[in-house]
Amino acid sequence: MSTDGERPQRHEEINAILERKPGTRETRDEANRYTVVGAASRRTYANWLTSIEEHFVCHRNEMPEIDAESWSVSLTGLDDLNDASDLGDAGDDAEERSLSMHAIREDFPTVAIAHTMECAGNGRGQHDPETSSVQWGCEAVGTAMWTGTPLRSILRAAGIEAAPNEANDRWLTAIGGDSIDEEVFARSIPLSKALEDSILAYGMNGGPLPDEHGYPVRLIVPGWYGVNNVKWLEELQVTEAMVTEGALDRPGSHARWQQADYRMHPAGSEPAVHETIAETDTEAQLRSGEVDHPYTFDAMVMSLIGSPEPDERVELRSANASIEVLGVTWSGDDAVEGVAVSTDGGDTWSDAEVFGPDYAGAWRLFRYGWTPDPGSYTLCSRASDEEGRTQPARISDPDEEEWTEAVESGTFPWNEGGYAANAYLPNAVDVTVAAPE
Ligand SMILES: Nc1nc2c(c(=O)[nH]1)N[C@H]1C(S)=C(S)[C@@H](COP(=O)(O)O)O[C@H]1N2
Ligand SMILES: [Mo]
Repeated sequence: MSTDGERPQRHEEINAILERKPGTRETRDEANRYTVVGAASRRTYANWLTSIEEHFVCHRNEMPEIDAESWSVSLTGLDDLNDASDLGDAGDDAEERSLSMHAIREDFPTVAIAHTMECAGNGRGQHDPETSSVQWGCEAVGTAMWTGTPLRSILRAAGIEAAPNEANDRWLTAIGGDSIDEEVFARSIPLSKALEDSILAYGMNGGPLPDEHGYPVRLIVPGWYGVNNVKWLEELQVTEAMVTEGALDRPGSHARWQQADYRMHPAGSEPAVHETIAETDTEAQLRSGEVDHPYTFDAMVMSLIGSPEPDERVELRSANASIEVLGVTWSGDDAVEGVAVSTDGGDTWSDAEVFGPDYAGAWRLFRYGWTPDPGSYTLCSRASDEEGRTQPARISDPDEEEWTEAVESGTFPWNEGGYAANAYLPNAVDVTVAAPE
């Protein structure tokens, strides 16, 4: 099996996507494995809503052939749960708990939620030494409105009423309809998060879900890294543990996305497989050391300036004119507390105003009124969240600092997969301010 191999058709797929999405561009993929396009312009981060044209795309396997008429999502793992179920069309047959697209759309409430999708590998290209895989700068993040059915409604109809629980002794494993060499794409989230606010989405920004974003239906897990948001959803399985090798009744490998890839660890270490972990907040796993090598679940605290753009020459309108520094800020499913802006590369900071739409799991806007003299400046933004966490200045150099040293000093630890990077210096924006004509 060559699951680490190149995927030749990916270039055709990328070119087709670029034609439909003129606001994106291809990103360098060291391994030639992924279908990846990212936001082409930093200006994307000066708007709250990311258009489909500018929204990044990331997947590994071949997109499945879709017939929405016959597509269904099967609900499995319910055997030892409540027998009483009311799943619309197929609800009475315990063997066939399968949801047609019609049932998903018509038999349950419809909601629209905002979600900031950030690839866990966003910022990977800022790691030095370089890591393998897709060399994202900061272009793999976007916020869309997703329309669909609350998972809570579907799970309740299947008899699953479990209150959110602290111990995470129940999980929901989502499996995509894409595969390569029989390897499926499977990810597990705690059942509590599924019941809290996750949805099965079939619409994006008011229109149908585009093919490359998971048509006809995908999982949306508000505020959690992209990888948790399984596209082309085919099966949902209620389990007592996160997916492990051999746990699914499927051929091929199926636990790498959960247990091996998408976990933060130093070079050369192999993360231990866990059936469950009590702490899913990504940063809490990292800083407490409670989980040996953190799983990338909710997104870390982050901000990006969208305007002015890198290398922009801003002309002052008059001697004391102010320039608006505008950007976006998020912290997974935690709330952002505040954003500070520096115009001298991080030496001094001023508070920005956080404003605009406020949805759990989606970014917010920030702005700062700046009245500079003509000259050259390096702008950075640094967000803090309600848990008191702040973006670190830089990514550690693994040759200089041990993993634990970096973690304990609050530096972002260089990690082998290049996941969850949220340092602010690599995203700094150099601008020139020119005197009025
Ligand atoms: N079935 C399936 N779902 C998937 C993936 C995949 O390869 N297969 N990639 C994941 C990753 S790594 C990311 S970052 C997001 C990207 O979602 P988008 O392409 O809609 O932006 O999809 C996730 N869902
Ligand atoms: Mo990703």
